[in-house]
Amino acid sequence: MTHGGIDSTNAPSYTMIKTEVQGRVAVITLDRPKALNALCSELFHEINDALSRFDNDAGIGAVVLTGSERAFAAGADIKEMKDAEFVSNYKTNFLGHWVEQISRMRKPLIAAVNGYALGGGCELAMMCDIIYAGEKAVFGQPEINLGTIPGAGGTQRLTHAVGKSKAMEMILTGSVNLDATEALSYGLVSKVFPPEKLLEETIKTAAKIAAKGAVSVQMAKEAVNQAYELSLSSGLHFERRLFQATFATKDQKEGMAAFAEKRKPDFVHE
Ligand code: CO8
Repeated sequence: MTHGGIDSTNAPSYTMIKTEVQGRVAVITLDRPKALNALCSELFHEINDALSRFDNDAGIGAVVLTGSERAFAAGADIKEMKDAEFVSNYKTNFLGHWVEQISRMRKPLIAAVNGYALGGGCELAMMCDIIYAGEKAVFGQPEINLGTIPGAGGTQRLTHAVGKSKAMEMILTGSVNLDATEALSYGLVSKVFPPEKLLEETIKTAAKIAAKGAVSVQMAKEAVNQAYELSLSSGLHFERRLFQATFATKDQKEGMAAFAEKRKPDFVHE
């Protein structure tokens, strides 16, 4: 059966995630309930595989990443990594390749976070482009309690999101967490919903994005992400060039013609 360009008869059989396609939206659900979705190698391998497939599927316009009501993800798998050694970590770029796929993702990725988003789980949510939270979500970076520190962006992305004092407090104590309301007030998440409504509402937003012209969506994502990398003048330059480039797309012609003709645009993602 084909959904949104994916032939589900050829879909890989995952054991730790579930995937589903609704129109132009793909949903990846972490499904390792006994370990509260702790991010072991196999789980990350499956997440990356699914992300890569959806990123390369022209029928998909946005991807939602979610967990269970109890846990988005309770961190990297502590039991799996507890005996790891520096030299092998260094030689194999331990955890590095897990997270590179997500930063290479060109399509919008939206996290729907219910329950625990701790350590690598919080970092995984922060790698996404938008975070929506359920009312019982808990965000934290408890690595210091394990004798280590965040390793997948916690010290950087959390600091950008909540400011230095709160990030330091969370990361240095390992016990100051943010509930959903606090996360909303800091701007770490952009909306909060009752837990049972979270996924449905997140898919609605993903569908709204996926209905826009895919080229301008990807360009807009690229431009926003450059705000974290470039000086203001370089960022403005980058933005202006991409803005000008959108005029080479069919969707810009359609979008502006539809406005002038007082009708809804029919984007073709070209
Ligand atoms: N790793 C492995 N197993 C875990 C993890 C984890 N991070 N979290 C929970 N589990 C397991 C428990 O061991 C338990 O298994 P079992 O039933 O076999 O004993 C099961 O999940 C259920 O957990 P609890 O019984 O502890 O459930 P509670 O409701 O009592 O507590 C907590 C829930 C508070 C979430 C608690 O489980 C906890 O503190 N978990 C650890 C949180 C943590 O420290 N996370 C940070 C890990 S280090 C890290 O993430 C480094 C990031 C590096 C980069 C990652 C790349 C993405």
